[in-house]
Amino acid sequence: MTFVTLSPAVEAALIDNRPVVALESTIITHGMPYPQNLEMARQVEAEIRAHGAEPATVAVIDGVLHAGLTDDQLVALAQARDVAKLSRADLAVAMATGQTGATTVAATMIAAALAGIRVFATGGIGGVHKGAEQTFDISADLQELAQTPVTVVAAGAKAILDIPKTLEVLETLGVPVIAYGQDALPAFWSRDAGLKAPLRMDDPAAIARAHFMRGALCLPGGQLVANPIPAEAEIPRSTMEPLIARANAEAEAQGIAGKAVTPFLLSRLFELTDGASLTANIALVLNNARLGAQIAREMVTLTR
Ligand code: PSU
Ligand code: MN
Repeated sequence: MTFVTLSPAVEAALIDNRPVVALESTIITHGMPYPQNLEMARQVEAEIRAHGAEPATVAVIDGVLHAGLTDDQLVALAQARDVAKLSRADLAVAMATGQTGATTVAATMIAAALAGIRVFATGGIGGVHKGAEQTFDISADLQELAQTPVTVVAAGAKAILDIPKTLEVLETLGVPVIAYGQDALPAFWSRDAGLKAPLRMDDPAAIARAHFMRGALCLPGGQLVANPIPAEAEIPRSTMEPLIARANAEAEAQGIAGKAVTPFLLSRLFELTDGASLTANIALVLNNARLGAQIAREMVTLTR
């Protein structure tokens, strides 16, 4: 018995060993405003199909964990207000009680692994928040990368996080952090976090081989591929840093905590950049979808 309900297209692709790329839904419900969130969700799915893979957007709808949504389901999620944000801790409760909720990186990885989907593309992962030495706010996404065998393509850790601490935790957890095509660690809206990435790979086929090599070595967990935002869509770090500092200070002053922190910061930065942060966010997600599709195609080749 499987606890993930596959769309007919996702099921057919998996049965035929064709490439599939998982997508999360928290980016739709909590990461971007309507209607840009819906446009982004549709565009990302189209981009994955255009690059030879089948998209599998993950969400819990009326207690059912889905991989592969209909357009009506995407519309409903994009318009929904007060939808639950489901991470590892929340998934089973939401399913047992018939809730509807969007899956974070952690919960999407869980669903992907259950379904047999090896690659997942998104914008940014959760990480260690600034001030974590006081708040202990460390995303469950990091633990998930350490235990669930999915290769996650993201644009690096978001600059709203404490990036050096996030890297330290990932190292402790044994998660490979791989910059794609450059030495520098990308920082979401900017191509360079000002830090060297622990690992670098330039070839989707090699990333696919490394994924299977981890399994062969009996190492649990996945890989984080940090794909830099396209140069033409980048917002310089020097532009973002003061705005991030301001948004973080506001979050602290308003007592924003826990799950609400990331959505608060993203929506404040949207306002503080007059929407430019959102335009960049959409460009980097599309870029990650393309690389995710390439890696998924290479993985399928290796298993034929
Ligand atoms: N980064 C974004 N947009 C998002 C998120 C991250 O640019 O919407 C979401 C992802 O779903 C990620 C989650 O898994 O935020 C992390 O939340 P937390 O820090 O509460 O674990
Ligand atoms: Mn958190």
